[in-house]
Amino acid sequence: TLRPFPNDFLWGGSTSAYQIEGAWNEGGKGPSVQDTKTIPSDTSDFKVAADHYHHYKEDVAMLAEMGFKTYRFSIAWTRIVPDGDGEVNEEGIQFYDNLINELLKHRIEPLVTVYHFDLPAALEEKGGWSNRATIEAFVRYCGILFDRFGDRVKFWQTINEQNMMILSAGAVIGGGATTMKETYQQNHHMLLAQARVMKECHDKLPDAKIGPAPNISTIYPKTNDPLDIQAAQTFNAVRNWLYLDMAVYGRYNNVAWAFLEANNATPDMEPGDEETLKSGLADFIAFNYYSSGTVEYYPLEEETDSVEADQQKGQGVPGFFRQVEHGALDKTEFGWEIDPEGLRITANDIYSRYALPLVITENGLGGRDTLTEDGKIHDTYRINYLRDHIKQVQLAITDGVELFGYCPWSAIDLISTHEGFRKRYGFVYVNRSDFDLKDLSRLRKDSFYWYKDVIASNGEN
Ligand code: BGP
Repeated sequence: TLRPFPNDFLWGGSTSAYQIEGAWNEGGKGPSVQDTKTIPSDTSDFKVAADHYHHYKEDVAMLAEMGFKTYRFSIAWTRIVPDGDGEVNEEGIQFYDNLINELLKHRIEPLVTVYHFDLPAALEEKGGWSNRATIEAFVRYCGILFDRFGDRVKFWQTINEQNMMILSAGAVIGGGATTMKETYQQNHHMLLAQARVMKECHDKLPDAKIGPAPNISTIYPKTNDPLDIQAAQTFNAVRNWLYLDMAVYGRYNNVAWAFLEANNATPDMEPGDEETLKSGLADFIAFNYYSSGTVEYYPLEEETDSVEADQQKGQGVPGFFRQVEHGALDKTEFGWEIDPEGLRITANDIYSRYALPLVITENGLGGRDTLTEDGKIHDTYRINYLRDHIKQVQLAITDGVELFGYCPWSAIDLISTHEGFRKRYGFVYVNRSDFDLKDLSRLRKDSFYWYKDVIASNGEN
């Protein structure tokens, strides 16, 4: 029999500052790498996004109408410290003060990500995460957040999907690393920064909880050939356990470290780094799940000239692994495999290793969504995806996993990291397209009413 969802289960939804706020240069905000990076010519830039900066009251009211218990959002570093390490921008503080107060007015628990792909451009220009000074700037920025919002924010996440930033080698960090060694040197600095910030949070806010927010998916072997199984074990370590062993135990996972050694990519450490990594550890684990992954062994003799490209995309490393199609899973219209059972498998993999409370901070289906003549959006495909994944969440809870919240991506439509405004994830439709801002009005999709009922019935309906 299925165990019921806990009474205090945090049903919610998720967004990120750079994908939802717009007002990219308003309110004293400085440019981030998302404002300075080259945008594909066929997708929208992030200057207006969903214009949440001006619509936040209306948006929070819609989240409250669905019955949200929590809302996972990120604070833009460059609204708080426009150049990354200089003056504090009081207008930026004011915006998040207003947002947090609006959430609390509706009794919605803020679940705050301090850094979601939007490194200040000014820091990028000074070497970004290759520069150890960025660690200090990050610790200072987070200290300001704890000082100014710590009285109302109880749940903090450090870095959104650091593992995806590293595996895409700079695609979202901005400072595209050119070698695996440089990529994992940047990663080491981010891990040091995370540990320092978790320690700072524990020192300043003893009642708050803080943890990482990686994208975790259990990786399957393509066949039961031991070489494929070893390839999956290695990629699971490099993609997943490197980040969670660090956040929970403050050390590098041995299989991941061996992989870095074999590729001459172990980071240079300074005296004290190992102690620093152990100085701030996670109270909980937030993770994002969209689908499982599948790898096979990548024979050295098949090494192609695209090795650099393979490595840069985290898609494959000769002699170790390369990502392949699962072959039996359905896909979204944007080609992402759909694997609801993989969510239960992943939750159990995490919980059986680390035994910390878990919260799912992203899970969703990106679709083109059609606005009908009478202003409806029949996103049945999204309802089906979410219903199937919520079922697996309940199975994981029945397996004994301490899952305390579920925040689908995305609470309202916003700009996709890779596909502009045409790839929508929200329960709320935002009336604009990539190049036509229309009226930015908000409309309730079918999934809005469905999710409202899921929450009202605490997952029974
Ligand atoms: C995750 C990011 C989110 C969001 C999501 C969907 O990796 O944390 O910011 O972008 O992916 O991806 P996309 O927008 O490319 O469909």
